[in-house]
Formats: sequence, C-alpha cells, structure tokens
Amino acid sequence: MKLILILGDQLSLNIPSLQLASDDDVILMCEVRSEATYVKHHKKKIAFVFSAMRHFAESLRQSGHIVRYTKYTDPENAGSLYDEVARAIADLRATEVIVTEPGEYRLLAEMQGWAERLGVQVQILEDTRFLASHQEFKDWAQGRKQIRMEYFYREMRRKYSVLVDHGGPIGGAWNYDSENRSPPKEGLQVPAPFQDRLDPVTTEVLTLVAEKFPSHFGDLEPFPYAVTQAAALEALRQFVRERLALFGTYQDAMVEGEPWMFHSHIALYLNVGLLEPLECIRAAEQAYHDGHAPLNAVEGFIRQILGWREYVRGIYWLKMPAYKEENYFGASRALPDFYWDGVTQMNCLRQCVLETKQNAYAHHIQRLMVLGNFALLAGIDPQEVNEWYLLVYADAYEWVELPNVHGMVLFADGGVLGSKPYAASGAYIKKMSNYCESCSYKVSAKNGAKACPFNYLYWDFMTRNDGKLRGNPRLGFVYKTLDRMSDEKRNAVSADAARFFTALENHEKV
Ligand code: FAD
Ligand code: DLZ
Ligand code: SF4
Repeated sequence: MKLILILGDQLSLNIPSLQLASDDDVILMCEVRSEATYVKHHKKKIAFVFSAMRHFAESLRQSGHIVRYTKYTDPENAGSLYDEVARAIADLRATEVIVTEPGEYRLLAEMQGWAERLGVQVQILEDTRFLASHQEFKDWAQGRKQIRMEYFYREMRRKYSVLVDHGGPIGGAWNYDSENRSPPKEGLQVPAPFQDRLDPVTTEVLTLVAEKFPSHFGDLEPFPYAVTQAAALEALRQFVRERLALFGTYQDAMVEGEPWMFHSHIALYLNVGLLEPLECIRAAEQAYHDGHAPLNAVEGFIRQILGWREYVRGIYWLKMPAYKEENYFGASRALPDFYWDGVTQMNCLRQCVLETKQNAYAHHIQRLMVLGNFALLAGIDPQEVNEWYLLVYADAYEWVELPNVHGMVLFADGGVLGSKPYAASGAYIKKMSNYCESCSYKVSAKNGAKACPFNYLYWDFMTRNDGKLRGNPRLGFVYKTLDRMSDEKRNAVSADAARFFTALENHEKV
C-alpha cells in the first residue's frame, strides 16, 4: 500500500497526491513540533492550521478514506514530518510515499533526500492548485531583461479569460490602480468581519496551543477564523456581498481601530487550500457582471490573486535558494523590540504591530507602507525581517512571504520583483491614514526631536544608498530634490537619523 502524506497547507480535495489514492492506501496527516516551531509561529496561526487539519482529516474519513492522524500530544509523535513518515512506513509496511510538493524550499530540499533515507520510493508531485505552473512561469520569464507583474498578469487574464472581451480588457484598461488610492473618509462605516463559531475541535486545539506554545507571539483568543472549506466559502461570500464594492476605493486606506477595512481576509484560506484561487476570482467577476461591484474594485481584487499571488510564487521557485540570501543594501540592523511589543511613540507602527499581535493579520498597506517601510528605511537585516513576517501572519508561507518582504518591501533582490523600493516619508502615511492625528511625533516637522522619524529616515536612506539608487530612472526626481538640499538640511537629516539609531540600539522607547 501507498502512504499519502498531506501537509497542513494542502487541505484541498483536489490536491494531486489524493488523486492517486486507492481504497486501501493510507493518508497520513501529522501535527509535528518541527513544523510548528521552525519559526515561532503566531499562536493563532498554529491553532488555525491544526484545527483546519483535524477538520479536513475528518472529512476525508467521512468520504471513505483511511486516515492516520497524529495529534501533537500523541505519546508516539516523533516530532517531525520525516520521522512520522518513517514511523508510519514501519507500522503499516508501506511500499511507497506520495506527497505533493511543499510550499517552502527548505522542506522540498529535505523531501528530495527522503527516498534514500527511507528506502522506499517517494513521489513528489507538482502542486496544481496554482494558476501558472512552474514551467509556464519559467517560459514566460525566460529571455526577458526585466520581469514585471503587470505583463504576466495580462497573460493570465487572457489565459483564463477573466474580465476579457474579444481578447481585450473589459472597460478598455487592464489596470485600474489609479482609482484605488482614496484616503479614508471621516465616518467611514466598515462592515464587521466574518466570524465563525467555535466547535469542540477548535476548542480542544485552542487549549493545546495555549499549553504547548505559551512563548509564541500573539493573542490566541478571540479566534474568529473559518477552519472548514464550507465556512471559508461563507467568508468569501460575505466579502463579495459586503466589502468588495469598496475594496478598490479603500484598498490603500488605513484607519486606527479598523484592522479589517474592505479587504477580503481570505489569504489564510487560499494558502492552506480551503479556497481555490479561481473560485475567488470568478465570484468577484460575477459580482461585476451582476452589477454588485464596480470594475475598479473587481479588477483590483482579481489582480491581487491572478497577478500578484501567482507572480510572487513564480519568482520564489525561479530564484530560490539564492534569493533568500540576497541583501542588496547590505542592511544589518537588528529588528527593533517594538515589532514584538508595540512599545513605540510612532503611532502608525504601534497600531500595526498591536493589530498583528491580536489578529495574526494586517492588510497589505500596513505590511508594506508602515511595517515594511520602516524596516527598509532603518536598514533592518532582511533575514530578521523575513523571519518576523513568516511567523506573525496566519497566511504566511515562505513562497509568498519571502518575495513580498525581500523583493517588494526591502528591495534586497536589487530589483528582480519590482522596479524601485517602496520608500516613503510620513506624508504618505498621513495621507492614507488617521494615525498621525494621535501620534507623539509631528508629521509636518521634518527635523528635530519631535519630527516624524519617517521624514528624516527617508532622506537618510536615499543618501546612504545613493550609489545603488541614483541611477534608477524611477527615482530621478528624488535625487534631484536631494541635490538641491542645503548642507544645513543634509546635516540635520544625518544628525536626526544618527540620534534615532542610537536610541534604537540602546533599546530606548523611540
Ligand atoms: P486582500 O487585500 O483582500 O487581497 C486578496 C488576495 O490577494 C489575498 O488574500 C492574497 O491571496 C492575494 N494577494 C494580495 N496581495 C498579494 C501579494 N502582494 N502577494 C501575494 N498575494 C497577494 N500574503 C500572503 O498570502 N502571505 C504572506 O505571508 C504575505 N506576506 C506579505 C508580506 C509583506 C511585507 C507584504 C507587503 C505583503 C504580504 N502578503 C502576503 C501579501 C498581502 O499583504 C496579503 O496577501 C494580504 O494582506 C492578505 O489579506 P487579505 O486576504 O485581506 O487580502
Ligand atoms: C504551518 C504549519 C504548522 C504550524 N504545523 C504543521 C504541522 O504540524 N504539520 C504539517 O503537516 N504542516 C504544518 N504546517 C504547514 C507546513 O509548515 C507547510 O506545509 C510547509 O511550510 C510547506 O509549505
Ligand atoms: Fe507614523 Fe510619523 Fe504619522 Fe507618527 S507622525 S503616525 S510616526 S507617520
């Protein structure tokens, strides 16, 4: 008989390894210390994965499969995927292992050595739950001087005929991003997010996580997330009904006390397989055709899934393992303590860290333009930033996290993923949020102890990295402004930055 290994982010009935299962084959699922602690994942992320795994195992059993499920606390639990596979082979006399490729390079590299170590055949199948295969992305990228999401996205729109009419984009443009940058309006009403009911399985898992992972980051409760395919579908439908219409307009907006805004909060479901990308895309497209949501919202949402999600995955598998080691700016500063406890006078960072801690979620602009922007400007070591993002978000898996952090946020890849770093001063955060209204710093002040640190850190970053960035055509205006700056202003920038970094190094509350 064959042993079919299903990982915690492979909870889809159409996962290729399941397609090869015969009636007498055994499906193995296991909660293991190695996966739960290779980074110290947020407590909510572990609870989500374990509970969703247990529910998926039960649904497999009900559809007639034989499932061997190792709970975290089982006395025989060997603690790692490899050891659990080895134990199952010995117990069951399995002659072959079948697994769908994992989403992280470290695990794929390990699995490629399993056949030899285990002494049985190990088949590693391609994960077909994505909309572009490895080969397709490789073929698309090959021979291009520069790869850019926008062109890849257009091909994907054509391939799946999404918002396409007679070969061209519906509405006449491929991308409506320019309509998706509205700041929040005073008194904006944000709908309540999806909230699932806790069942006995999730309740048991919450107790387990509280007991076994007390030192991990994050608040375990309240736990609102869906843990079954049916509930994840309900969350998707609620998004389409209640939030999608304003998704585009407020995609980049941030409001204190409103962590969820008009986003979909489905990445965690997509990434473990409770939702499929094409069903999310079609649901949004249908809402457009039914007149429930405007084109800027629907196109914007679809671009994230059909464009960005597939594009970052393509880059990950194309560039790993070297991609992870790149550090274009040679950044080496330690991650500040406030990324863990939110203790900082910078209100934007405090809000984003505290929401991350509470929800294992922050929306894209919080991740990119607040948390990421600071890490970029302050020159934080990419390895430390990567580890932080990989462990704090419930939707984080390296194939999607690394290119976003390393490429989009830190420009550590020197421009493979994007054409310029997303560096911004306090003016951007002021425009797109109300964070500055209750901050100890003054966003209008450019220098001095009370000035918003993003303001002088921005110019210090551009000055520090002059040799690496001046030639970038998209930064021409920045360096023109820098060249016109008086010596007095330049000195003030570097003195403020030096003072700030010293305070950071001394673990003072900045
Ligand atoms: P929405 O804003 O509603 O977007 C819809 C969907 O589009 C998301 O669910 C997601 O599947 C997809 N999507 C949107 N933007 C991206 C993107 N840039 N890359 C890939 N998919 C995207 N996304 C993850 O799934 N896992 C991560 O670990 C992750 N880490 C990130 C780290 C940084 C520094 C940044 C800037 C972005 C990261 N993203 C990550 C992308 C994005 O921020 C999240 O997908 C999104 O915030 C999830 O919330 P949502 O489901 O409400 O998304
Ligand atoms: C994220 C995660 C966690 C916390 N725990 C498990 C686990 O115990 N067992 C398992 O099979 N998978 C888990 N996962 C998901 C894996 O880390 C994921 O499959 C790999 O990182 C590859 O994407
Ligand atoms: Fe953030 Fe600066 Fe605004 Fe304070 S003033 S919230 S630090 S951008």
